[in-house]
Amino acid sequence: MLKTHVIDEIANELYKAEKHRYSIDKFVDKYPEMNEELAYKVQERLIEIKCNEEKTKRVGRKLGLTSKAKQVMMGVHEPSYGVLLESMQLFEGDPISISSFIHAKLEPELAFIFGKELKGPHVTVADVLAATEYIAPALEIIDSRFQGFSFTLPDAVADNSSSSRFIIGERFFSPEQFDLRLMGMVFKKNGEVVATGAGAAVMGHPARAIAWMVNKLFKEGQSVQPGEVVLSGSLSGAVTIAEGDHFSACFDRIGTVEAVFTE
Ligand code: 0L1
Ligand code: MG
Repeated sequence: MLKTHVIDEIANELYKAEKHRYSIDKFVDKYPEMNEELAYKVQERLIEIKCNEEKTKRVGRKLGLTSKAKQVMMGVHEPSYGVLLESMQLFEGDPISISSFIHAKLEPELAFIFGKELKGPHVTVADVLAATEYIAPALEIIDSRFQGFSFTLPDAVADNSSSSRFIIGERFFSPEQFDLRLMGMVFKKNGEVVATGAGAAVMGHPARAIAWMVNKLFKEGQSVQPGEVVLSGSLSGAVTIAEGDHFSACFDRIGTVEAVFTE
């Protein structure tokens, strides 16, 4: 069992690594007792530190490691979730400086904006869709605090699921009119297609990933609140970012979201 001061110590190490942009070794080698449950406690502590230090607040959640391909690649058996803070939100058209990151990558995702509370247990895809007011195209910038993006599931969970920033496209749609499994997506970097995907890449249906998270949150006495945003998990693999890159993710019928990276 990790003692409270160790949870605190790990959360502080992650906070400093992000703030000063250096990468660190994964923790499971040093703390073999760190399992997923303890890792979510570290994540909670990290979020408390960020809210206090950065005078920010929670605005939602994100799913990570939601595709089979990514789970196999990372050797993990289930997805992860993390917290989105107001300070992580960027807006389309804002130039984004790559100097803010350690080794960022970009992921095309669907954003769900909730009109009603979504609370487990036994939440289904239909419950997620019924509580969703809008969906919108989104981009997530991920940036692991671990060297070479090398980690185990508990490490990634502690690190708030590699979250860094997110951008939500400006057009919102009711989810009712779409079969989100079949929603196609084309991801371009500097005008070239770098990946393609569909909603079904996210656990068969993006809302299934959210149902999984909400049922897990229930065990912690937590739920998704009205007004909160949840990022579904990526519809394709993550793509590395370099200075000068321009990205666009174009989703079937709901439009495009773009990001431009500067020095
Ligand atoms: O959003 C994501 O899928 C990232 C989750 C953590 C794993 C990674 O850094 O690739
Ligand atoms: Mg993601």
